[in-house]
Amino acid sequence: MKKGFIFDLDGVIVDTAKYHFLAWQNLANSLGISFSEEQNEQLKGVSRVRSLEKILEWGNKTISEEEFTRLMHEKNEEYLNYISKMDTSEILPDVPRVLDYLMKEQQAIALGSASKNARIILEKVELKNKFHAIVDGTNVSKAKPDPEVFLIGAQELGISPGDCVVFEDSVAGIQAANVANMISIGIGDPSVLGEADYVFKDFTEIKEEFINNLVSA
Ligand code: B16
Ligand code: MG
Repeated sequence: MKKGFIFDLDGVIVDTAKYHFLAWQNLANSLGISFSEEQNEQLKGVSRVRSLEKILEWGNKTISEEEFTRLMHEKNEEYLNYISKMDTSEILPDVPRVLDYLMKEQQAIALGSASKNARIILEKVELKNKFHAIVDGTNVSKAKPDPEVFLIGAQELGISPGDCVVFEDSVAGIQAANVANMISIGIGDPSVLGEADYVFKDFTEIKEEFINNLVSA
């Protein structure tokens, strides 16, 4: 049976959280706000606008709308600079194996990311042609945990939501998949992603037998 497999990008296919961290830290520090790796964790899966709002809340700062727009632009320019140096070596372990297996089994594959830079990143790591549909931050109006990004992904694949499987590293993303009535697979720490139907440390733990069971379920 044909199922839809929807992949989050940051934290699932590549680890760009480290680049978001460097760029947000630079911005926060320029405003006299300290910014830790723990705080960066809380921005995973969160949109760019909401991320800056949260940093300003943490630092108890208010800025004008113009400055907000300027800072968002500056942060993204720095982030894009890091992204421009990415290559295939940054793909997380065994992601290509799972993508290739799904392709061989003629399953439908989509990307469902909050990032507006998703397409550039997929191009840099040479994975863009592995996806039948790409839904990213430029296509959605509601951020995860709203299920919009995954529901559009299912629609573009022509697969009903109940026949879709989502791979996600953020709590908000797992919640979005669950609300969409999709099978949710957490990639990361089980103590953080407890709401997921299944949790794996990374794709090295996802065997072909497990995928076969999802396909025939
Ligand atoms: P951008 P995902 C998310 O991507 C990131 O996890 C999150 O940290 C970031 O703020 C968001 O994309 C927006 O990214 O600034 O590139 O538009 O995990 O949903 O693939
Ligand atoms: Mg993510």
